[in-house]
Amino acid sequence: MKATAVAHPNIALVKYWGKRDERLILPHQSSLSVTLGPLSVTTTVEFSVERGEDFVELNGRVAEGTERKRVVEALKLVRADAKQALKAKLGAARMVSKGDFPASAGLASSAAAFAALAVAARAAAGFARDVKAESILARRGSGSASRSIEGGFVRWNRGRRPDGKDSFAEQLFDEAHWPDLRLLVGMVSREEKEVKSRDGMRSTVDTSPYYPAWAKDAEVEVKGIVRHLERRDLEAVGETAERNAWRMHATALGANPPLCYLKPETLGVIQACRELRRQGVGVWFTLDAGPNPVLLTSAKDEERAAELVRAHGASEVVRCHPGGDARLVAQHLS
Ligand code: 2P0
Repeated sequence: MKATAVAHPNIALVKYWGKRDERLILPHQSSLSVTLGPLSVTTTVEFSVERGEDFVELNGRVAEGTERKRVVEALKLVRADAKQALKAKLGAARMVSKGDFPASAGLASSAAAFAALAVAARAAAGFARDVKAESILARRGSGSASRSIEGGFVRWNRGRRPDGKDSFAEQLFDEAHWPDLRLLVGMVSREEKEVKSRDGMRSTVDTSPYYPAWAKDAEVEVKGIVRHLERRDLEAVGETAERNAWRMHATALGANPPLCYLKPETLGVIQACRELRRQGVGVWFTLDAGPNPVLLTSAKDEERAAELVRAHGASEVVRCHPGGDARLVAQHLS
């Protein structure tokens, strides 16, 4: 009743921004991401037969409050799903999780963390691997985590059912499809953001007059980018990713009060990308709900892209490439 899983974070090229169901974490629109190697989160889950409180440790400290509650809720879902014979045996759990990248990188460490938790907890509870069930469980922890179960290029289908059983992510192309693709996170700011994604998207859905247009457009962009990814067309993928990031931020800026996640350095990087493209360097940006741009480029232009973000004040550049599936490993954390 013990298992350990490793999962990678992901960066959305067509973003998820807004829920139609807050409890089940069901999105208003589909989204598409690339799983990021080499960064990873490792999570060990062990169920004991004893009843009692679950123990949750994240990056070396005991989790409390909302952080702990979200993990405890996911563990509850696993117990509820287990076969009758096992259910009685699944007592208090001990969950220990550790990431190999800073949470402040602006990459959603929660995506990798809940994906690793979903895979480890289900395995510890005696389930065979099932990427669809794992994606649905990871989604209940954090929406974007549904996209970190499988590697490569992954689409989270919004689904139609009110119970969320058709809202899970599936792999479109594995990580070997486009090994030349590079994704560079430029850390222009390490400040904690003022409004967390969860609150920001709720406020956007509730108050931005542009929200319906955003959701409709994202669905169209997901369809288009799949064709560009199939052809490994960096220019078309980059243009779509930039446009979609701008539209997400435009929708958020339309909220009341307005949500501005950009810093002056962010705009500096964005303008420099355009300038580099004029010089023939293939580099595009995307932006999550934070100030740190993620540059899309190829192996040959990686160095130029890294120089660009450093020149605009990035204290660190995290270099990534398409990563693989979340997987079970033999080495436990505790
Ligand atoms: C994404 N983001 O598609 C978008 C782009 C941020 C901007 O998914 O409330 O941590 O746990 O479902 O998944 C971040 O939000 O939010 C996110 P919840 P999550 O990657």
